[in-house]
Amino acid sequence: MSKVSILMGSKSDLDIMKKAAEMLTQFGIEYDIKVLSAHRTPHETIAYVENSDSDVFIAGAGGAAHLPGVVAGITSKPVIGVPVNASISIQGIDSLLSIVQMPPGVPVASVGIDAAKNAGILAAQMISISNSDVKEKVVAFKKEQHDAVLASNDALV
Ligand code: RP5
Repeated sequence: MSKVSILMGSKSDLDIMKKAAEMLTQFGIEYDIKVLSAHRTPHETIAYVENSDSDVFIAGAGGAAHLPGVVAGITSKPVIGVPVNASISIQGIDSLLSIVQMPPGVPVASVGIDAAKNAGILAAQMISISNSDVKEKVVAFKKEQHDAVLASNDALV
């Protein structure tokens, strides 16, 4: 069974990060959700990632947002970073740059600032490559958006 880990640097990130969980639920994907900090609990973060059987990691953090990069340094599985516009953050720009500017050889796929919903969708798309049930749900989700955009034209005039 495919699984995703949703990690966040602080409980204060939960309001944003739960949007990733909502998408995974919608796609029928099992997930584990945890607060683990690259700075405050580095040893526990390493232990968790090393022992995890998840296929994809989503990691969100704000400010000096090192959690996604640290996770990517530990695992060979894909890591999706969510830059959080936290109270300490400079409008999320610091979080975004901390996550995006990874050294060559250690990629993190970043979504936009506070865009945890997209992180959930991207994780589902990764899993859908080898999971036909999830693929069906992702295709249906894309079609819903497509149909909604076209239907919005009917209400223009
Ligand atoms: C980051 O610092 C966390 O991911 C959070 O976004 C930010 C602030 O953390 P708290 O002080 O709210 O725990 O590491």
